[in-house]
Amino acid sequence: MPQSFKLVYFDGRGRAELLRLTFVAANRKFEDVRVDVMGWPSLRTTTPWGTLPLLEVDGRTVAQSNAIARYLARSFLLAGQDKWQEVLVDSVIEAASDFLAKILHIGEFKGNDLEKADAVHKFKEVTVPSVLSNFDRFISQHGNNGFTVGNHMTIADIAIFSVLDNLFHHGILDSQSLEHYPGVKAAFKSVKTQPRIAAYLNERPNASF
Ligand SMILES: N[C@@H](CCC(=O)N[C@@H](CS)C(=O)NCC(=O)O)C(=O)O
Repeated sequence: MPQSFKLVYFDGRGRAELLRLTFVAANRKFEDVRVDVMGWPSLRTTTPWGTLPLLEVDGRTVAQSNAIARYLARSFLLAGQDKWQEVLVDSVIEAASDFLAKILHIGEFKGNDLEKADAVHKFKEVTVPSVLSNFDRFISQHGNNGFTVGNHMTIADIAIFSVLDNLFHHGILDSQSLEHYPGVKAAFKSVKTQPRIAAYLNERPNASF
């Protein structure tokens, strides 16, 4: 088992928060390095793909958030209990990542105020309900007892939690938003109330993205 983990990202949640939450859920220590955007251009050329997040494991480096997510899940026994569960869990990582890409796109939207308001409205009224329905149907088919795949917590639960947590943080979801999605609501709660995660959520840095 690797001894030391260093996670490098910007000072935000974005594509790194799923990874941070996974370390926390698994009770594994990691160094949470947050790069200043001013220092990014010089660091960029030293990274594997010119992007963050990246993970250093005992001095070796890997980047691409979904690959890192799978690596952590397999390392910490959060990847599913057989090959079929593993591919289902992977599919949720990808679906949550596709959804996060849309959220980040809205955050970086380049347009005038009216165009931005229209994009946010469509995202809230069309994209979000459609993704929540897909997650909920998936959970009703593959999950149990408040978990997304099988009977135990996997990184699939954490991936769904992380992306929805981002939407709560930005006021796109509110306390009633999950009422029509009982599977999603239960999986969200399973992660949020896991004692280590609950403690982390209380003390993590505030974030703009
Ligand atoms: N597919 C990559 C995308 C990574 C990515 O686009 N990261 C952004 C931050 S969320 C980044 O590094 N932006 C800085 C840049 O492209 O120069 C992953 O999932 O890790």
